[in-house]
Amino acid sequence: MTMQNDAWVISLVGIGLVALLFIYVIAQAGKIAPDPAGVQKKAYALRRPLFWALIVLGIGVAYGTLRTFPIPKQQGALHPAQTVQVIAHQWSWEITPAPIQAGVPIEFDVTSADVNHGFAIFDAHDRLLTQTQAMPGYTNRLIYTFAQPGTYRVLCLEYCGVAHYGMMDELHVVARKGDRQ
Ligand SMILES: [Cu+2]
Repeated sequence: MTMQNDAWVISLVGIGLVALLFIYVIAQAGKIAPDPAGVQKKAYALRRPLFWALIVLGIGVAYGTLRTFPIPKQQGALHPAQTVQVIAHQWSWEITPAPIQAGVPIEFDVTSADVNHGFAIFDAHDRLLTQTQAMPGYTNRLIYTFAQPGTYRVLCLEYCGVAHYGMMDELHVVARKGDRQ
């Protein structure tokens, strides 16, 4: 016998043993195991309270880890202290007016003159603060309150053509009149 034949026979025996094991397990699956001490009965009796304990625990964990929604309500009456018009172009931002006040809600009315863009505001550490789509024929209203005065970066988050990478601008946020610098 060649080595291939040996391997074939060994494989067949192995497959046969695994198949027998499966048949044994399937044959045993329907039988009820002897339970002289009533252990199984006790375990079954615990199922219902354990199930409800898990439900209560799940609700508790979900409720306990809830956080307030990170952005203010965008529907209904908006009472922004200042409204800023944002029109996206390939490949620049038209933002009026400047400067913007810190510490009060600012409404950005964001639209596009050509294709879809993504209006995104980043802080000095390049952390994304807020963003919305700039879409032709539609105005997205975005409310944001700047905690600190400073210079913020505006980048486009939607690929909009060959010069998309250069579609940057700045927002100059100043302290509100009456606020100490
Ligand atoms: Cu863009």
